[in-house]
Amino acid sequence: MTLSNQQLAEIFNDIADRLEIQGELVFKVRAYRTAAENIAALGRPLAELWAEGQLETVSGIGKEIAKKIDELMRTGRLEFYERLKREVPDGVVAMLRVPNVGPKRAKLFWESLGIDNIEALEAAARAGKLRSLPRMGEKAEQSILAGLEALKHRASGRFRLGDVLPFAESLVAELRRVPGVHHAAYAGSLRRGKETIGDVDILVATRDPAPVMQAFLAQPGIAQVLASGETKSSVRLENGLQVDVRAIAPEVWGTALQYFTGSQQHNIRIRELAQRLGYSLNEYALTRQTDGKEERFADEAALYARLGLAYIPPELREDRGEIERAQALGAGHVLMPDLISASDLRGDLQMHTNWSDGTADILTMARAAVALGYEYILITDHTAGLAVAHGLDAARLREQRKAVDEANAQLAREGIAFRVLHGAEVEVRSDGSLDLPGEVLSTLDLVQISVHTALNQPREVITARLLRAMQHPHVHILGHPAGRLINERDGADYDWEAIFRAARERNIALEINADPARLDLSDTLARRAAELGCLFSISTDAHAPTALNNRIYGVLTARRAWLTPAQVINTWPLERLLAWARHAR
Ligand code: DGT
Ligand code: CA
Ligand code: CA
Ligand code: ZN
Repeated sequence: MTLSNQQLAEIFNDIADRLEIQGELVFKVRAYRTAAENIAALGRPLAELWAEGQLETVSGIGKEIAKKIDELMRTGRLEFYERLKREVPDGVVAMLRVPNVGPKRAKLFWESLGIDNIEALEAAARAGKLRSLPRMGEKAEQSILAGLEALKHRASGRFRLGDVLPFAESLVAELRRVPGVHHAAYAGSLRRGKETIGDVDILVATRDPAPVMQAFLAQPGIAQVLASGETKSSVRLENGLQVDVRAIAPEVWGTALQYFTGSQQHNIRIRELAQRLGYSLNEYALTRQTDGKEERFADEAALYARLGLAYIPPELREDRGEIERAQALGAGHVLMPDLISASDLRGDLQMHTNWSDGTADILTMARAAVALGYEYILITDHTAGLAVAHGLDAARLREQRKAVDEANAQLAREGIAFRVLHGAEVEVRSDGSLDLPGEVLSTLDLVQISVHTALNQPREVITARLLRAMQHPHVHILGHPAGRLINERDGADYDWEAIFRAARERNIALEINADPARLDLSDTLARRAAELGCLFSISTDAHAPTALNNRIYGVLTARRAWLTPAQVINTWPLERLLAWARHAR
């Protein structure tokens, strides 16, 4: 059994963590940490020194620790460590990874509340159970929730689109105001509308980069300046997000924007194409290989055209067939000119009000939708099966119908042409039955079903469950189909082909939930469903009026799925939507 220095260092660090949680004396804990550090930094394998009987020549390794290393080397185990692992659960040690949770707090949460894993810690913090513990308080509880958020980003290394886009929009707007700036835009995965973002790449066209860099570095919220050069600066924000700003000359805006938008896979294909035409391509120019003659592009579309390609919208640049299609179309065209955009949406088909777990009343949600230029909304409060969300039973749903009618009457009195539709987000029970009977569902304008519970059922079980629910005669929309939460939990393990075929057959629209924590269906699943002929809805699942603005994230995801308005039922006029609802079944 040969343990590497790295493995040994990890063991001793783990021992130190567990001892510290147990409240062991500081100097003992420190001895293990020092040993770990010295072993990790050692130039040669500790196993060799052990074989030579020279362990104690390493600084930080005394008699006690040398004995433990010897036991590990000889037997592959350490009885002392095994006992510690039994005494302090792994989940309690894992809590140390949460920023703002140290050994004292981990011990406190474990001993006083029995919290022995990160999920339980989050639940307790959300429920406000940590604040009343000794030496805690509301602020400390908030800092732990913030730490849990930071950990999620760190685990995946990626930020949710919705946590990045608003910040990038305002930064770009700021940089556009700097004197001498011709253009400013975010590029990279953000411009492509990906569901998660590794870092933000901002591009500025100017002949005078200095004031741009100055304005950028003067932004609030910067934790660390990683690099600051004449034409490129990089910072890390307080939330951990890295932001790069590059300044380039206006005449190379087209090549630079194309290059930094990516994706890398797309760019590799584009460069190959250029090479086949006898050119090399980089962020500055297209260069003829024979004589080095350079062509510059102030405009991205001109570059695509020069390579004989139709213009490719950024959301499609993933090397998923867009290059072949753009080649077939040829220069001067646009690939998918009818790709869906936010202005195509006429309404929002999933939202919650204060009848269940939303914050606002029906009329307030309606007015927010009117302000967005919508023609209709569908109210989809939870049904009784989801008790945590104060779901509605049949009687309350009947009452809510009256409230919907009243809201419509009020808007009509004000001369506002708008329609509030009455729906529900009906629970799919774990056996696939719905938690409201057909005669209640038939009173609704549109019925959405969702799975919120037992998402971890095995594939065959959960697929059969959902297929059974989809056979129900009153179902129109399948809400957040996968049930995933980005950076938090994977969705259910459905047989998607079977679900999509059933959706197609039963004429059930699949939701692209625009909540940036969900984006569900995902881009790739939605694209597959579209290939199989499915219809979609793009809805925000708003629990408050401002959340209706999240539609943009749903639209970006739909664009990445190559969807057109015709495939999305909430781009249809109200009459068509209602006719579909009646005749779909
Ligand atoms: P991210 O940040 O992980 O969400 O993804 P991206 O796509 O924003 O990637 P990033 O930030 O590494 O680079 C931005 C773009 O710059 C990328 O989409 C394409 C381009 N790029 C960066 N490095 C390379 C490279 O080595 N080769 C090529 N062809 N393009 C690159
Ligand atoms: Ca990036
Ligand atoms: Ca980058
Ligand atoms: Zn839901």
